[in-house]
Amino acid sequence: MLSEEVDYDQLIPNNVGLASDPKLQRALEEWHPGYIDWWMDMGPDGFQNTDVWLRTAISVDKSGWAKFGFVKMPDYRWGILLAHPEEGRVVPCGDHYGDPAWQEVPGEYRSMLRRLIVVQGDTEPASVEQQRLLGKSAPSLYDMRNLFQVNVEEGRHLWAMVYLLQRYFGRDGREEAHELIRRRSGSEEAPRILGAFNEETPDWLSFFMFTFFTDRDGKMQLESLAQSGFDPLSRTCRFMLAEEAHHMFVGDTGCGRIIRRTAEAMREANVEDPYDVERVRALGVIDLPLIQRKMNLHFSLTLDLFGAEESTNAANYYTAGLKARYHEDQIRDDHRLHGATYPVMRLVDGVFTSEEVPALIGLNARLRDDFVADCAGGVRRWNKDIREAGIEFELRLPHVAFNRGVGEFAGVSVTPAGEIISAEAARQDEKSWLPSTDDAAFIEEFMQPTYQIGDFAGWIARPSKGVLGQPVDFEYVKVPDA
Ligand code: BYC
Ligand code: FE
Ligand code: FE
Repeated sequence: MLSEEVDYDQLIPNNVGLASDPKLQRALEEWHPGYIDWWMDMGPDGFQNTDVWLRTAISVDKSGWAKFGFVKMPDYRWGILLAHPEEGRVVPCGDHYGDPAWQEVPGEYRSMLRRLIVVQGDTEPASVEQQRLLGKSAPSLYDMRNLFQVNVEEGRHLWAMVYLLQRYFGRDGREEAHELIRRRSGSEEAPRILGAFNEETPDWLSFFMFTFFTDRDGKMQLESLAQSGFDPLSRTCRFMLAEEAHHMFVGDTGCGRIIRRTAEAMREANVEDPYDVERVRALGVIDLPLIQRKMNLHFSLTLDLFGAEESTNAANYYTAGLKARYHEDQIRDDHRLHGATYPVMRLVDGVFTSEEVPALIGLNARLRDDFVADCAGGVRRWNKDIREAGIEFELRLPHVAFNRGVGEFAGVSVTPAGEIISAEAARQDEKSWLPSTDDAAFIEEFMQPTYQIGDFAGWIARPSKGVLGQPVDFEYVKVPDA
């Protein structure tokens, strides 16, 4: 069999020629039961035996790479799929710029590369763990199906990283693969590696904010790794990005539908004041200030995922040719960055000041800036809906220094508007900037599941269309005894 075709006869569908590598196949088959145990324990709670209308990746061709059908999630075919090789691909940046891309791990960079793959791999199951209770409060079968689709694909992304670890890193790769299903989001004893992946995703507003902001960090990081000089990582990430587009869609349209519904309900009831929270909530919709608070939280948590603004790790990854810039192949410069600078925002004598730093050191800041620009489009569209409903309110991304735990602004008290204040003042006003326990109690009471075919909870607008030509009123999830 050509290794390019996807082999579906095997336990682990793949286009990497697994059948001709018995040792690797055995290693992955040994890992498989532990993965399934993890999925049963930590995957979507309560719906493991339920038929869900899911897409499964069956090819890596741009046209028609997925098939759709009813699947019980534990039976999902999590496969290993790499994008087609690009002929003549070269290392895109750093000291080895222009050399042929590596097909095996360059020995001198082994531990750096393993670290990148492990960090990437760790986020994937973490997000499934964070979202495992959400099926129980789904606003519709359509949304529930999208949640589960995202979940199974994050599971596949874990497989993608585990393949690289097991195929290219021998015994320590196997150990890391095991650790990836041992750590748990929020655990004291074995937490997930990156901060945001130990936070809760307690409700659907958070879920949509998470898929909008945090999955978008995923997109930015995968784009950077898709440019890696280590070709198997590049090909893996390129295919993951095809799936990731749907996660962006879920977050963008999910937030958008909530905001639109609120704006419509306010207009219909002639409620003009967005801060008249009681009246707005009495309409059965979510007030815009609460949406803003959730946005402040998820945006700031996600910014921490870019690491410190100035990072020698980032410089080393780049110089080694392992992780490049966003759209490296479209940037016109020397791709080595010796002597180049990049403007990074710093706090100098209590004032936010843009300072030129060596471009290599500022790579995390640069990717974060690209991320912020990428977020702005969605927010603009949401605000358009608010404006068109005649409501005076504008959602705003908070200042990048707001609520930060990593980097230049960690521990500095800053308002969402970017004013530096005392820690005491920040504590007092926190309730108006970040979701509070009262907000959580309101949402928990408010978000009751809607499992009737074609019904949507009152706080979210219907989508404009269903999934892949199916009507919105389709039984996307066959919820037992609904
Ligand atoms: N929490 O030099 P620094 C996704 C550590 S999301 C805890 O500034 P560096 C997805 C850092 O590891 C994308 N620790 O950082 C989304 C380092 O530790 P060591 C995931 C943190 O290395 C939704 C130390 O602090 N992929 O796919 O330049 C659903 C010094 O840091 C944090 C990747 O992130 C933090 N927030 O950059 C599902 C790509 N930040 O090494 C999935 C791979 C930093 O000194 N990872 N630290 O022990 C990377 O490229 C880099 O590891 C990071 C950090 C960008 C994350
Ligand atoms: Fe992912
Ligand atoms: Fe994702």
